[in-house]
Amino acid sequence: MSEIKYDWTKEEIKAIYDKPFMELIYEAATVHRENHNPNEVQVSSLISIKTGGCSEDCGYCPQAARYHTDIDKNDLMSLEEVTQMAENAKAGGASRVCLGAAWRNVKNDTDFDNVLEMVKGVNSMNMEVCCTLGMLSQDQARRLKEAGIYAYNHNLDSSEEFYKEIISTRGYDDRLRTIEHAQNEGIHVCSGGIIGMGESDDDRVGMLYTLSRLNPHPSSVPINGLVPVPGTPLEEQKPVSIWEMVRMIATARIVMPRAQVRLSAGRTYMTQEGQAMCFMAGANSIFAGDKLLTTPNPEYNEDMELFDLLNITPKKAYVDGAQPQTKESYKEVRETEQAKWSRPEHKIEANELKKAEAKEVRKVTRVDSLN
Ligand code: SAM
Ligand code: DTB
Ligand code: SF4
Repeated sequence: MSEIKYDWTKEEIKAIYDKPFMELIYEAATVHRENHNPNEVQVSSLISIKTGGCSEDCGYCPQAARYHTDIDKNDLMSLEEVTQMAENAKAGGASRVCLGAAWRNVKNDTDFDNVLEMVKGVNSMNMEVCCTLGMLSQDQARRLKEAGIYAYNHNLDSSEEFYKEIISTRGYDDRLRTIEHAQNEGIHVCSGGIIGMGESDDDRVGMLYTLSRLNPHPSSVPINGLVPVPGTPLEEQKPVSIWEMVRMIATARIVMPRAQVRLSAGRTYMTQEGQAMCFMAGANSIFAGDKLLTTPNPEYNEDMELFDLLNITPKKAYVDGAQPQTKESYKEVRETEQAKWSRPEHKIEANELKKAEAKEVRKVTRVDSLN
């Protein structure tokens, strides 16, 4: 078993990232096999529950209100629509549903109340529920936990240095604080970033450095290839080459051995062989469905064909962590226990037990006083 380290240095990570390609993927594939079933890939399904009109200035994002992009803005979806989409995703092999909202941060309003209902609904369908709603306060993280959330996605996106080139409306520390709030509530953290925004290799290493020093490591690490969307400041960026994607995935796999490394946005630019190489190098999760949040993703049938070719099966829900209990289900357990112990026969038992305990205490005190 490979060691789990939380004190990686940038130099150590860069040395891994720069290894000769064949050595790098061999080492990553070895770490992968030691920690995961190499023939299993987790399938997540994205639902954009609230699309567009966001106040932030993330340079990559088609949903920022200030950029003129061709997306259909929407208010919050209804609970019925979301549960129906989750049912379809489950039937297609997804074990996790990720609910995404184009918000800077969560507000304590009726929209959030409705999101909590969605979380409860999807959790009760025995699927892992992930949300990505922007920044969260501690109290909001607690409410999500009580509703049955499994994971929270909040990406660092890049290194601390390059981040400032891409986003000015909130800082790296804000992102780390939200991650901390989720961790404090025992919510699995999903955090990664994007490559292909014009960052250097050192920036990619810098992002993995910050992620790998979180303790615990994020349970999932999405690696997105930038989807350059017309109208955004990054519209002219060339899609990253498959070699860079594999290098990034392999390095993430080696420094965070137990994490699920998710081959996220950008798969429409990749061949089947390219994606197979990503799985070989340690990717073990994808987003399935023909749309990410607003941009295209491979068709469901194409993904199933690829899984068949590679003999890959979708991972079941809750293999890496228990299904969260909602606050109601805690309450139900407590109430059933209370009802049981207030029944007359249990009252007698409880009284007898109390008397016997008192006798024991008297005996022990006497023995002690003889010494
Ligand atoms: N508004 C929330 C937030 O920013 O935290 C959640 C949704 S946001 C769209 C989630 C993530 O999607 C971003 O952090 C970014 O990593 C990724 N993303 C957005 N646009 C992208 C693009 N054009 N290409 C690749 N990844 C993108
Ligand atoms: C993540 O890291 N990638 C997903 C998910 N988390 C929310 C989003 C990708 C979005 C790509 C651009 C779009 O479709 O709008
Ligand atoms: Fe808003 Fe999130 Fe897009 Fe940034 S990435 S503009 S916060 S939706």
